[in-house]
Amino acid sequence: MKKLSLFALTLALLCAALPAGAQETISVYNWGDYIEPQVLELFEQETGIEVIYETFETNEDMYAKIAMGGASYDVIIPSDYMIERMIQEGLLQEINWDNVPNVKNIDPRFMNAAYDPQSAYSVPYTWGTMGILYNESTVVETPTSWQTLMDPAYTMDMLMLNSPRDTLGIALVMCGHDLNSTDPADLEDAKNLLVEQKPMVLAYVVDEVKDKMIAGEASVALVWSGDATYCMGENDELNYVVPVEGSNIFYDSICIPYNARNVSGAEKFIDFLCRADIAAMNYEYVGYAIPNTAAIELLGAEEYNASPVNNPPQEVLDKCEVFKYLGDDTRIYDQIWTEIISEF
Ligand code: N2P
Repeated sequence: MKKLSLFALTLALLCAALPAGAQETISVYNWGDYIEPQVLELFEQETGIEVIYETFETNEDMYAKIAMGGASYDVIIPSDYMIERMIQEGLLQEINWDNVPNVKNIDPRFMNAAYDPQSAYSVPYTWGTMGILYNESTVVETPTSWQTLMDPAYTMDMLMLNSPRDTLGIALVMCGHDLNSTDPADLEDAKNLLVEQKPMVLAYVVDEVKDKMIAGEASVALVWSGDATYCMGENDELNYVVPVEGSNIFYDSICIPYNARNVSGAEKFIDFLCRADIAAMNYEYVGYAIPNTAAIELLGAEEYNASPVNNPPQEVLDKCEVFKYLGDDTRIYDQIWTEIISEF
């Protein structure tokens, strides 16, 4: 009896691992509104691999799910500082570049970045800045400074990002501090500023910011540049500025988690995303700046570069800083954020 059940168990486990004639799948965990749905369909048609697709709203949500070990994904797309953290914590695996030939399409300026110095774990997907999306027809004056987000003229007429690192980072800049500061006094300033701002905030949102701004529900919003591009395409009255005090520049890159089940499927998918035609199609839908030189050529470099949102002038870029992973000090950020958001 014991032998038989052991045999049955082994068989069941084998079947679970390699179901006869079963569909090959990959599971992908990405930000909301961050892929052209047709790209997923085309991948499935071309490879026969089914994509199980899930979304997250912030790096922190994604991290929590993976670090808990409860979920296994084959492909994820974190930002710079989170990639740095996940490499340190052993949560990512190295990519076998032999299986991702289309990486040749990625502009070398985006490779070997500080968050992944050997380009061992990540393939650049998109990049952007943070700034203010504003409605030209309802703002009292054209915003140039982050102080706009403290202006009582926009009471219940402004939207903030429900994302701890982004919002606290900008609050630090607004207080004149470094956006990577871990000095408790600086963070206290940032917290106080956000507490003071809170009664003016209509809502803390992430993906919903787009529909709300397009519908004219608020005059100003803290947004990521790609979402600004998307909104400006839908509503002519919207415009975007990276405030003079400087901002965050981010790089979102494709990675394979340590516990991926289908690494070869993941590599095929990553290679597909790096293909010029696919990256170009994806850009047109998603709106975020891309590091893919071949795709930009396909789109028409002149037209692509004409967008000051996705191709900011050098003096703007010079004032932007990447978030760094802050180690244990991340906990102070999380604590402050919980206090701010829970009282809302
Ligand atoms: C897209 C989210 C963009 C991520 N909805 C910004 N790092």
